[in-house]
Amino acid sequence: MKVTGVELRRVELPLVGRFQTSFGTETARNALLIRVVSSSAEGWGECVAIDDPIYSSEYTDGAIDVIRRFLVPPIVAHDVRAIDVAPRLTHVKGHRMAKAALETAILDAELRCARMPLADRLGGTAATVPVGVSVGIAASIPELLEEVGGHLESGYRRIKLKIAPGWDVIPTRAVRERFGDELLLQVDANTAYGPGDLRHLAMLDDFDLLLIEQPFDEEDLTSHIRLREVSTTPVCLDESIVSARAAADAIRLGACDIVNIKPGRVGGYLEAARIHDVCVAHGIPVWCGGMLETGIGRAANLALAAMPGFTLPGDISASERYFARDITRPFTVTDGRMAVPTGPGIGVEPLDDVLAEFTTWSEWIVG
Ligand code: OSB
Ligand code: MG
Repeated sequence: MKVTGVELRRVELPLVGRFQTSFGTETARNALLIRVVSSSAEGWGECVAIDDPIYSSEYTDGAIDVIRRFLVPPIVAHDVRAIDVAPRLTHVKGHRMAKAALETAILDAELRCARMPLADRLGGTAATVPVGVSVGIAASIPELLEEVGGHLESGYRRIKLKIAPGWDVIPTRAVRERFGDELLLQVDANTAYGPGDLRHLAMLDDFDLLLIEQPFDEEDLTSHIRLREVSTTPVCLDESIVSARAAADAIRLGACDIVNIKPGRVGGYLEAARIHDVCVAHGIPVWCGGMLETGIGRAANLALAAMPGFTLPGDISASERYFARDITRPFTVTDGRMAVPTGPGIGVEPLDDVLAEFTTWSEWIVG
């Protein structure tokens, strides 16, 4: 497929509620969308980078710069398949979120030509997948309980609580006591703790959690290994898992029981599927993480989560959990499950009127 042009587009979608984590507070999602155009088809991808380099080193303006200057030139006006995109870009270090967005758009275009859904391309077999909600740090325990209660009423069965020093044992206990033992409950620290916190984190063992996600720095596998020695709560890695090689190393070193796979963080859906395969081969359960994606990114995440190793509920929630209006047709949740898109490619496209309303900037790059 010969890509003739690439469009970058920033959309600003207000969040229905503020989302606070150990690294910052978001009130709107400034998403970066990428559209590739070829003579035979168009394809869409979403870059999951956020405004500031506070989840990982990537950030939206940086992604735009690297896509424009370094990623598009080796691709545009050449005959490339999606499988060729990552090998053609290995000379550019890092920038996996930017690479993932470009590869996804090309994969989407290619699959639309072949009339094949992304789930089929990745080896996904499930028609629906279990999903949960990631709940931000709240202003108070009563507000947290009210928010969690609302999500359970919406049909979710799994809740993830964002934690940070000063907001961990007490809110987790409050949610467990209020909603009972059947609730699937997990926590995510986004690297907020240090090696001195091992004993404190082991106090979370009282709450029968599915997992604790990335308590320590992304480069600190040692503390994750130590936590597994002193705690019974399964340890899951998010930020540390940037590739299939990183996943294989973390598993071999004994740094995790479970892996969160985020396609953006690892350079795209093809690498994400490889991580799935590595984890399945080692008996490590995986689940699909999220980055407050619009419907474009979420559709593709559902396709990935249809792979058989995704045995834990993903951070993939209904459109209404994030936005008053999504840029695609709205995604919905029934009994804690979401349907995997069945159309060709990622299976959805932006609605023209919503796209026009929320676009704050766009740029064409031609070969
Ligand atoms: O660590 O999983 C994370 C959102 C932004 C950045 C990092 C994370 C998250 C979430 C949101 O937890 C999950 C979702 O998209 O619903
Ligand atoms: Mg996380």
